[in-house]
Amino acid sequence: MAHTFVRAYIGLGSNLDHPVGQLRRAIEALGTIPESRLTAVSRLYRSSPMGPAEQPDYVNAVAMLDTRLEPLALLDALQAIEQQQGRVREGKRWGPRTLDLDLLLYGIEVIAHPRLTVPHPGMKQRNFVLHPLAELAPELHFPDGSSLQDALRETLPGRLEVLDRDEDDSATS
Ligand code: 5RY
Ligand code: CA
Ligand code: CA
Repeated sequence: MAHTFVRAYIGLGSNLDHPVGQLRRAIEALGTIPESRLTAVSRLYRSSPMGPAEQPDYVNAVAMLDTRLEPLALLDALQAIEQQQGRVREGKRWGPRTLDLDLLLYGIEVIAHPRLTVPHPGMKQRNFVLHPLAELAPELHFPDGSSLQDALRETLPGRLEVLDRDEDDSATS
């Protein structure tokens, strides 16, 4: 029996080597993942770094992907895109990176696997995840039944601004 598509949400982030270009390239690549349809992408946001502060601002976005891939197969595809875009694992945790693709949500599934935790831990506190997600799915509820709108009221503080569609990497004020 042909199973149906699951709606997954992917978080995108970059703060190295022309972040806007990195996200544009990643969005193109997401559109080529097998067994999947890229159904929506949020606007791009510039955000202050959370966690370790001594690193450049990030550019973040969220994509909606309807997929027939199993979660770990989707994770493999996301990690392959990170590798294509020069992601290198530095020793330091939460350091700057050319591209970070996080599997935020996979339908209403809860996944606890050594390689993959879904919903993505921490996503409910991160303004740079919840605001772009709310563009795509304002009525969304998490697998635990809590609402995105409630989570939006309790995000951690941090600068977040929408980037103009045509704003390039060098146009930082
Ligand atoms: C907190 C700690 C670690 C939040 C906290 C991380 C991004 C975090 C980032 C990103 C922005 C990281 C994970 N409290 N900041 N920090 N965007 N990733 N703005 O994608 F997110 S490291
Ligand atoms: Ca990640
Ligand atoms: Ca991340």
